[in-house]
Amino acid sequence: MNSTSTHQEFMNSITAKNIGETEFLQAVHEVSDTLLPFIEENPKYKHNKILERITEPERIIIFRVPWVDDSGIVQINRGYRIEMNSAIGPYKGGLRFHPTVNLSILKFLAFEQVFKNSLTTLPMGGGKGGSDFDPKGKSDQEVMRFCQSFMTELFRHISHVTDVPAGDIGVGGREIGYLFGQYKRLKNEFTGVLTGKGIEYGGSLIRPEATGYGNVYFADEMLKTKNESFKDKIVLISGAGNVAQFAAEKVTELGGKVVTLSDSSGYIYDPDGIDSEKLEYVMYLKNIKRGRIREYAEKYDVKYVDGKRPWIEKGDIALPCATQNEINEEEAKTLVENGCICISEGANMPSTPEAINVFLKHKVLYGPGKAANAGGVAVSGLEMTQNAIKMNWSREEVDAKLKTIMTDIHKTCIKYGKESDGFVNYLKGANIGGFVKVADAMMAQGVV
Ligand code: NDP
Ligand code: 2IT
Repeated sequence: MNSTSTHQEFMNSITAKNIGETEFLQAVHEVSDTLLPFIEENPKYKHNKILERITEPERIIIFRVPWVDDSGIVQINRGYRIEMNSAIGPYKGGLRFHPTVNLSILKFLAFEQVFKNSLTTLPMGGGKGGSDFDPKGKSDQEVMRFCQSFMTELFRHISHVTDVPAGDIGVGGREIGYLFGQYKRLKNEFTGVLTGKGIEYGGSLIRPEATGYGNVYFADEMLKTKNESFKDKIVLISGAGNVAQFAAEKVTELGGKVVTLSDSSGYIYDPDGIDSEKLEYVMYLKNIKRGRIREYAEKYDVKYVDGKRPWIEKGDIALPCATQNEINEEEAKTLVENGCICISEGANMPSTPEAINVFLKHKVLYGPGKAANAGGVAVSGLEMTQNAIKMNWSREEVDAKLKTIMTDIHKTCIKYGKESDGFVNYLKGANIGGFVKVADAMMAQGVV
């Protein structure tokens, strides 16, 4: 049987087992498409059914999260934790609080996390969790009561050696603080059970910056292979949250000009560039005022485009840093036609399969999320190490380690992704590079 029909057969069985889980099936399709030829060449993985096992979560926990809002009304949300794979370390991955959260989205994120965490070279398995809770428009007190209720169930399933959650969309420093406080109270122990903690209680310097900075370090490595850099480049960024903010900061530091940011309502276009002073305002607007990106356009008198994404603007480099499936085929074509030479994914699975095909067909530099945004979880891993040795490293030390990790991930992608004509298929490189360590560990540990 050739690998196309093997792939079809594999996807048929996965689809039958995971009915209606669109995003999970999309992620599995993308990974298995590049992995199957490699597995055919390495039959030990086939005989041990590694692909069949790696796509089946080790455990899924789903629970009720009741809480009382500021008007005294009872609210009910659903909580989840997907414990996907623990072959190379405790489950590790973020929590997402967003109204769109469902089983499919969290399973896709947990699946991607397994490969990403392996690529970091640190001992972390893969997991993801969250809730359909919407933090938008909620008071700090409501967010705290929700977090306390969420942790009142989750605490019995996690620990610093079992499963270590962190932030993702809708979960930042505030939420991690409330979650940590409730865990400590319930367990009566002070351990590194979460990462992304405040610096006063066990957090790591550079963790807030890590995903955005790491994405730019990875993009810079890709650019170097073409004798290019960020200097004087026009950069399109989507999102205006944690990842987007620090990607913008690092791009500006390296001499690039960031002209767009967005949120779920629309995007702003600032032809003069979002310099450090304007970025400070974005941080105030999004992290403290919790307002909309539209307000940036009003303050600085620039264009705001409602209901659209920034990919229709002209740019040399695109850094999608908002959410999954935020670049479709048409937008990918527009980017390439407008001269975009590099797409580096700060978000998880921001490009649709059709968009990825456009990037690969035109042989532009395309860094998939599991490689390009691994800096966040990498510094989470460094936070776990600092907690374990009861020491804190300086900004410079953590940043240097982050840079080394991103450079090493880039090397791994080249090792497994370089094709005969010299083109580097980073998607293939990241998928195979992330797979090998997990697969070998699974085989060493027997059928478990
Ligand atoms: P934040 O919550 O800080 O910011 C999310 C941003 O994306 C906001 O601007 C938000 O807009 C926008 N957004 C969210 N959902 C949608 C949507 N459905 N459509 C359009 N825009 C949307 O999250 P992060 O910055 O932490 O996460 C951004 C991406 O990066 C996610 O894909 C996440 O999985 C990924 N990531 C995050 C890491 C981390 O360390 N935080 C690590 C690796 C990857 P609005 O304000 O309107 O909701
Ligand atoms: O998608 C991701 O890698 C994250 N949200 C960060 C996970 C982590 O454990 O730091």
